[in-house]
Amino acid sequence: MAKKFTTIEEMENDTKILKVKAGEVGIDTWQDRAEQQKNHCQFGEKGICCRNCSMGPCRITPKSPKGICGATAHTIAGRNYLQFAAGGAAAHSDHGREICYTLAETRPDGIYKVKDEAKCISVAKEFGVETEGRDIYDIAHDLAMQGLNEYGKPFGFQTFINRATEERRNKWMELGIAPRAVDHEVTESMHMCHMGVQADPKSFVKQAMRVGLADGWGGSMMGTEFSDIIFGTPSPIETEANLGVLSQDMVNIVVHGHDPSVSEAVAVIAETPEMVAKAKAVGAKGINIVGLCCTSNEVTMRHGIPMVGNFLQQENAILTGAVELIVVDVQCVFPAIGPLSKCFHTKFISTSPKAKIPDSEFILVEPKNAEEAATTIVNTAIENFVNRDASKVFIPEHKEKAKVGYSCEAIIGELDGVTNSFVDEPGTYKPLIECIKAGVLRGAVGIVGCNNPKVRADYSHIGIIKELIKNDIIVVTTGCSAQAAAKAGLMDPEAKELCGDGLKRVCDLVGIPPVLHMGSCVDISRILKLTHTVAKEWGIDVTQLPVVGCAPEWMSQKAVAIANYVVASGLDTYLGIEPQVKGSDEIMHLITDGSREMVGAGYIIEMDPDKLVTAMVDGIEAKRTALNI
Ligand code: XCC
Ligand code: SF4
Repeated sequence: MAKKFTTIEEMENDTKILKVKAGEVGIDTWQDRAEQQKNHCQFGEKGICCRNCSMGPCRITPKSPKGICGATAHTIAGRNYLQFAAGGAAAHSDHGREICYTLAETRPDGIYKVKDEAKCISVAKEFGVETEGRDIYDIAHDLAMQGLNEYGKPFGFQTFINRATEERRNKWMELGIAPRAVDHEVTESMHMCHMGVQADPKSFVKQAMRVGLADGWGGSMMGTEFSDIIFGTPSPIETEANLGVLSQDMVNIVVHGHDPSVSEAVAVIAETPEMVAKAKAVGAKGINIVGLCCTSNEVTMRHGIPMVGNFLQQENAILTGAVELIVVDVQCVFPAIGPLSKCFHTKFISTSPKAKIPDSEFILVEPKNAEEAATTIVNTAIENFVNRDASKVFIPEHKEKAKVGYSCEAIIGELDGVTNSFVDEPGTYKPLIECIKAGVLRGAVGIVGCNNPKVRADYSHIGIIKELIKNDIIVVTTGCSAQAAAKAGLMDPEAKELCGDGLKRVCDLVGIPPVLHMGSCVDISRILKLTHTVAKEWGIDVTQLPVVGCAPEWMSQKAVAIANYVVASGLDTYLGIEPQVKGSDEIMHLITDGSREMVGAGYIIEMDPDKLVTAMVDGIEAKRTALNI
């Protein structure tokens, strides 16, 4: 019998039921707040409000075309755009920095170990760390120091740009956008945006790319690679997704945020026989860890921990009334979780001094005390199980199977398994390249990013992915997009039934789903590595690949940092939400056709998901035609 996939309408119906519950307990949710905020300030929307000094705020109108200092709409919009990108790069990269500190604290008998020794050695070599005959922990600790140095080194560029194609590196040097130290790029961006400094629109757009590149090939890439070293490089593993992964009779703990140092520690402690016994002693069948947002992606990729949902589902998870405890680290955590958790028995724990949230209990988690802190957190959840009020519990039944864990290493591993069917070059992407050349696969799209109440939640992600796979375009995905796909069953190998004949054949032969989960948002660095390696093995420029990026429902500053590095890395990026620069035709030009002139790629912006996916398919076919394939 053919598989029945969870539909977007079924998911929306679950949300509707939970929304009614929110009304019953007297709490607002994002739907209410979005309604209250819906007449957004037009100056903000268009990017032409400046409050960078106290002579203002200044707003651009036909009657007042310049700020008090004389800044035009183009300067103001460019400045706001760069600040947005710098904020995103700072967040991702600071997460990467925390991972460096975790790496520095790895110990053979500690909660944080060196799990992937081979990767530790190969990355150490890239950073010039001596590896011959040395203890793996000495290597790891030196590598951590080298990583931290990438944030503040006075000279030179990000070490990982050596992984990019020569053509890209030359292009970045020529344009003056090769990324230097991460903190240097963030600070310089903020300096440029200060009152009375940079005023040239093109320079803002170029610096946005530069700070983005420092994120993608710097902070984020270190976040990914060092996390793999500590927690293991992901390999294919089965899991489940959507609210139905919450358990009626187990202690439910939700991990939310981004830094896997916290979620990994909680997961490890919760698995200990001692904790499981404690949970049974209070009448639960065990402990059920589930995840929200990117930290969920981290632990699902490595342990198969189920994904309870993505960004706009965070309140839904609590509204089930079945969550004993939610523990968060940094980023994408609604402050709304505070008052919401108070309406239920749910304990809300924040763990980072960077993200203390009203109505949460703060328990500091850092590498040195992680084991102890995680023990306290898991104990708190277990003790809270008896306080669950059965009359307030509603767990929607929908959930889908998903096969996740497709790091670059895992993808190559899967391709190696079938090399004889295509081309016998193990350890490479050659079979994939041959499939694309032959037209069995038309190309690939990386779909990433958030949800945004400006569009129907998950609708664009799911609709676009379905259309792409129908057109024999393989999809790689990260972040909240990955969770949207998983909730819709698109990461179940059975989803091959929704594909065109070519992609279906590839899925059958290789044994993969048509949508590959590559991790969290910092793991978009995996997509950079993948595309640049493919370009090298193919012998063409990245800009020529029939591969594009897409963020159909993005909302965060991090997404703009990502979009900047994806474009500067040579891949056209399709956006389903407009960047807030519409008040300046010059900036709008610079991030679309203008950046195509500079770096050979740019944004395509289209709010209608049907038109967006059509544009993507056409874009991929045009790249094929140009390659004569
Ligand atoms: Fe946040 Fe990373 Fe966006 Fe999801 S996709 S809403 S940034 S959790 Ni990164
Ligand atoms: Fe106004 Fe210029 Fe100050 Fe901005 S920097 S608030 S445009 S005076």
